[in-house]
Amino acid sequence: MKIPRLVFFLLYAHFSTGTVVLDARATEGPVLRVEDCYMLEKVAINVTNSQCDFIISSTDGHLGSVMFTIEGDSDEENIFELQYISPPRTSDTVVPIYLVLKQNQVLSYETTNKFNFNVNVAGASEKVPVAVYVYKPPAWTDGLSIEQIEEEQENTIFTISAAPGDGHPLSDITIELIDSTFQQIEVGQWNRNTLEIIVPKIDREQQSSFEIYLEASYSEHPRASAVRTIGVLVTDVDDNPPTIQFNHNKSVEVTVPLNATSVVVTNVKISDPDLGLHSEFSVSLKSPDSLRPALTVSPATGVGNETIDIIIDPTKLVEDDLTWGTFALELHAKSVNNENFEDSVPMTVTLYKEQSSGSASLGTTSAVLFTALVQCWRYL
Ligand SMILES: [Ca+2]
Ligand SMILES: [Ca+2]
Repeated sequence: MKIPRLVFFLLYAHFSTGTVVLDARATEGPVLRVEDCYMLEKVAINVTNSQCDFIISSTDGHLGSVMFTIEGDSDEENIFELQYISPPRTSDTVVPIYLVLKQNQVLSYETTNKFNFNVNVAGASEKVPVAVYVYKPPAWTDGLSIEQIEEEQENTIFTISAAPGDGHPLSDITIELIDSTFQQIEVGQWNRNTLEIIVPKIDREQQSSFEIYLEASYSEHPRASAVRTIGVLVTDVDDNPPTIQFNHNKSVEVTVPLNATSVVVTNVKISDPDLGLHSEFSVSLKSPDSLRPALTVSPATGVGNETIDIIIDPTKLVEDDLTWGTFALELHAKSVNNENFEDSVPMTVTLYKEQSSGSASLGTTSAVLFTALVQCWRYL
């Protein structure tokens, strides 16, 4: 039943700067003012996230008791309803009211991208037509999910872009850097839906990969957003020499049978933290002529991390030249692919007879021993 519109005049006085202003307005029943509105697909929409905010007014107040019914051809009465954030007070004459989805309802752009229906406001003279457009969140348009950057570069810049999703009339997208597992990452220039990501100089040997978390949203509707994770791989450059490290922190003494052919007197660790070809190295031992044939390293080349044995073969000691005593050596590790990268450490080998009697007739008397004492000057 239609309620007849009540019309009467309200007079009130407004005091301002000493001037009395008289205003006269007609009271009228509830009036719903609406605009075309947009709803994000696949999201439960309630008064806290609805972007469809309308205005209901009545000079009579009592808005809390106004009834709304939705009438449409596509089951809209079971999809939509109007809700206040909180019940209006009896004296309220103008309050916002939100178009929301009923419980368990979500919209799909592919199913229906536009609704047209009427809202019938009890006490109002006319039905109010409403159009609801369904839209998708922003969509990422370019940039790979995995980026590669080279280590030791001053600043590497790549760009990430997003575009409005289907159905959305706005073109302004904001892309934000939410987080990154490489904290020094920076945001560069913002240029119309495209964001520059700046990666400062990074040492691959400290951090070989990281992730960047981004969010794209409509500038005016920040809740309609798309998130994205980008993995960044740091590619290697040959920026480290091989380094030699002894496995022990004092001199090593080994007793060697004179007829033995291969005795490990010590070993060292040689490591190059770069990748693949960038970590290949060769190892050599500089020693006096009398020791050179007898002292070798094995293996003589390595990749990455290797344990290198220093081996003595007494049968190759030159008998005539053999002098018991201390000999200075130098162990070298040289990068195979970068001649500027080399490490070396000084060492000494002291050879002395284990048995004070008897001769060290080399290579013939298995009972005769000697001792090799190896010292180096780089400890753990
Ligand atoms: Ca290297
Ligand atoms: Ca490197």
